[in-house]
Amino acid sequence: MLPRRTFLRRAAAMAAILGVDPTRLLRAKTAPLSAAPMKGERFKGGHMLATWNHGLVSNAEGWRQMQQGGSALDAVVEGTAVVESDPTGTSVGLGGRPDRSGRVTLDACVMNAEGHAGGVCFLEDIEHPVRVARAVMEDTPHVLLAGDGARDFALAKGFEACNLLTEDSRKAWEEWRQSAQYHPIINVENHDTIGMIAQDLDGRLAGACTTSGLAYKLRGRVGDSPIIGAGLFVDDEVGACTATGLGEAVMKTLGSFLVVELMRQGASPAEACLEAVERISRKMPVDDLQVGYLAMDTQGNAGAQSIHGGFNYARSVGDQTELIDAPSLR
Ligand code: SD4
Repeated sequence: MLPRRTFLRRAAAMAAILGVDPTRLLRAKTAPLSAAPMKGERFKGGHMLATWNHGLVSNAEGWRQMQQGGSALDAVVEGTAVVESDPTGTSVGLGGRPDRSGRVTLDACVMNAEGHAGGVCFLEDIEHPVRVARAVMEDTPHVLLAGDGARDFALAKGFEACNLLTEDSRKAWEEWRQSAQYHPIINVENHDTIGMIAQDLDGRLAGACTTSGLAYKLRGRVGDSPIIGAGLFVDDEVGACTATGLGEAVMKTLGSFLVVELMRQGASPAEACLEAVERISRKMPVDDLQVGYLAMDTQGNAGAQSIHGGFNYARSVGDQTELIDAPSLR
């Protein structure tokens, strides 16, 4: 989790981008949720879950989209796109930490209520991989485009090439090169992927996940975030799930798919997320490994679980939002 001072700075910066009063975002942090899910019925009050502190601004933009008639897909794509543009976020889009060769490479995917999906991985020079992922889903017969092919596709679609390596990122990379030690640190800057799942005012589900992946990763490394079933899965009959943390562990257990399948068999979102992290902890050493899952069903219920403490998420029901600390195994 971010130190509070960093969080406040980011909240103010994001509020400026969104053009909202920053104190509104901070008030939103503690606002209680009042909308109760209707048992057995699809929830239609606008429900959003997004990972980490920056989930607050994603949900704020998502709600704005829904208010303007946007779908759950509009909410998650545009909600996460706000975080992609934040240069202070060190693991998403602009300002994302580079791989060990000094290049920022991005992974993202989206999935909609019809079960269609799109993604990009190992993408360079494009500020909004999540929007490119949407274009892959909507404008191609494919699900995943990688590397130069993804970049060429984005440019052909009118996305502009830009430099995503900020001065801060370049300096951090130069510093890292002194030791060139590779050791992911739990909850510290290389674990701030934005995953967002939503149910819109018509009760339809969608999800998006976008990241620059692990800082100083091997060139060519792709994590769970663009992989349907790993970093994200949506089944409009059942629910949706997104993941954050060490992608290798999520991919080995196909975590988001697992969570949705467990919900299909009757588990609540919280129970399903718990089983998915326990599955990881039964299979591999988790002392240095963080994974967090975030899930919702179709009836307005939400749940989350992480291996280690420190994972939090923003939950919005209608215009009310709160920042919640996920329960952890340890
Ligand atoms: C990855 N899952 O590339 C991503 C990293 C992450 O919060 O989630 N960070 O492995």
